[in-house]
Formats: sequence, C-alpha cells, structure tokens
Amino acid sequence: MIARITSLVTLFAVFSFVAPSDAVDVKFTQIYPNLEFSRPLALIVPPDGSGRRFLVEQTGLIRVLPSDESTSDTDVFADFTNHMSVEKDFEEGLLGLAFHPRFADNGKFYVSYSAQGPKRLVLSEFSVGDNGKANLKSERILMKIQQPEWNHNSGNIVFGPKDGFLYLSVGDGGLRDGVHLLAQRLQAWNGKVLRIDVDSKSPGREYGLPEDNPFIDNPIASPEIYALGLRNPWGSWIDPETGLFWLADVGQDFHEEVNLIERGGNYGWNYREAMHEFAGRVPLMQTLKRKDKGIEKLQFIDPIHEYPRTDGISITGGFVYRGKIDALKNHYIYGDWGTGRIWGLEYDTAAKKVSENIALRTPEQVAEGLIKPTGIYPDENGEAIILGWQGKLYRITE
Ligand SMILES: [Ca+2]
Repeated sequence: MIARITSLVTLFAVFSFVAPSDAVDVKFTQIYPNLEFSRPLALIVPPDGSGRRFLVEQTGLIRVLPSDESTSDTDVFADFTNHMSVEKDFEEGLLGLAFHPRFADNGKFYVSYSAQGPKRLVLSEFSVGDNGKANLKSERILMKIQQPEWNHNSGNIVFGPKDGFLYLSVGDGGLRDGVHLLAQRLQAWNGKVLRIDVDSKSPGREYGLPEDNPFIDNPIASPEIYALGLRNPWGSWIDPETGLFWLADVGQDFHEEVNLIERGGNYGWNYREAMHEFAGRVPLMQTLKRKDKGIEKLQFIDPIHEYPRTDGISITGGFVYRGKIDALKNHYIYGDWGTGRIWGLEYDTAAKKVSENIALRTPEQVAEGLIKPTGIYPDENGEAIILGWQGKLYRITE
C-alpha cells in the first residue's frame, strides 16, 4: 500500500484551488542511465505493436530507445539537425512527433519543427524508408505557420483516437501580454488548436478540412481552427478511454493551467489568465491604441485546474495514468518545468470537476534533485516516463 502523507494539507489549502491535496509516496527512478539526451521533449510509442519508444530531442534527433534500459547505444531514426533552423534554441527546434493511426501499414509520421526566413512552424508528413529509418526526402509539407517571435511555438501533435484527425497546438506568437493579439483572431492559426485530416485534400490545401470543424462555415475564419484563446500550450493528449482532450497552457504572470479542450472552445487568452481576468489586456490595448469590441459576446472556458507562482512557473502537461500503481490510476500526471514539482490530478467526469490533486514530487523530493520536466509520456505498458530538460529520463515507480 502506498502511504499518504497529509502534513502538506494545510499548505495546499492555502495555495491550491483544489484542497486538500495529499502526497503519494512514489519514486522517480532514472532509466537509460548510460545514455545522455539532448533536450528530450517527447517520447512516443507508435501504434504498431513493436513497443519501440521514439524519443524526440529538441536539438533535432529522433532516437529509438530499446526496451533494455541499461543500453549504452541507440539508433537514430531521423536527424532533423540540418532540416530545421533555429534562431533561439530555448523554444525553437524539433517540437512535435505523432505517428499515423495506421502507421503499421503506411509508415507515415508527422513532425513539427522550426524554420526561418520567414520564421515559421512547419508541420510535415514523412515516410519510413526501406532501411527502417525516416526518409526525410519523402517530406510533404502540410502547414507553414507564421511565428512572429522565437517563443511560444508549441507544436504538440496528437491524433484523435476516435476521429483519426490530427490536432496541432500552436502558441500565441510570442513575447509578453499576447502583444500580437493573435490568440483571439479567427484569421490566424496562432494561439489555437488546429484540426486537419491528413488522409484527404480540400481545394488549395495539402490536407482535408473535417466537416464538423467549428468555424468551417464562417467565411472570414480559418477553417482549421478547433479551439482558440491559448497562450503557449505544452503537453497535449487525448484520452482514448474517455475522449477527453487534455491540454496544459503556460501562463504569464500568475497561474498555470490545465484545460479540457472542447470543439469551438475559447480558452480566454489574452483576456484571461487561467481563472482570472488578465490585467495586462487593458493597458496593452491602450498602448496599441486599439479598442476592444464585442467582448460581451465572448464566452470563455476556464481551465479545470490552475496553480499559482508559489507552485510553479511553466506547466508541462502529461497523460491520464492507467498503469500498475493503484494510487495513480485515472490521474492526469503533470508537472512544472521551473520548480520540478509533479502532481496527479483526478477529474470527476460526471460532476465535471477535479476531485483530487495529489503531489507526486514534493518540494522535499525536489530538494534531493531537481528534474525539470519537458514531457510526461506513457511507455508501451502505460507506465509514466518523465523527460528531464537536463537530459535524463525517469520512470515513476512505487
Ligand atoms: Ca486559458
């Protein structure tokens, strides 16, 4: 049995919106200790039954990790080092990977990466070559998304487990305060979740537009938009069991947020920061000499959970755990890149509210060694792997 520690309850009751919050006694065990990774940010198991783990490094490589975690050797599946281009490597680079739902048959996979001149996020399809490695010459560019600045690119890609469509998260264009005013603009792809069909082509596009995309009949909106009002989404995951679309969004001044994305939903930025009015909006519009029109018609969806600066500065979203650790079952595991804290959040789908938020990596554990999570992913058995910004990988164990 896992022992629950309740000494932090009072502290959480003060600082966290969901109270009380217990801690669960789990360990963070380093895996692949004989390997070093360069900015690992995604670990994806393809839907081909092979159990292989594809690790995305922001600096450009996709490596295949063997199940033998003591190995000192990995295969490079793809090398995007010279394929992408980067002004600032802090937030640009190789940013997303997803395998086609029928990857086992068609060998297709999808990647998002940064390019310059003009600065953009590129979403492309590639195929596996005869040698079993990525064939970069097979590139089919699906989307080129303007990026005014080097930061807030996002680039997370997932396929809908039920609809088979590709969902791409895009940040707000960068800088502070949402100064480019793109997240609420229906004519821009920035600050959005976009949804496309990679298996068909609509006129003038390299992809199909799903018929039930929410703005498909709006002649002045981008028909790719699925949801809007996002700042810098980091960590997207659609639960195959419940269909819930989990998306973490990095805040600016005060709060980090966990969202459940709904079709056509407006998640508030830059009118809102998490569950609060964003105080920077009014002064920004005054500085820009712009008037806000029609705000009263906008309906914002608040996150299901937020946490303040006392707990963290930059959220990393994960997935809903259904592995072997009983106390973690059905908990959404997420963490904070800055403070290294990690939590498990349980959502009551009937009551539509968070029922529990347990601390998995507490300040006391962080004091023993800071892991800055850049990604939290299930392995082929559904067990949680934490990718550390400093280049190490960890498994959550009992
Ligand atoms: Ca929001």
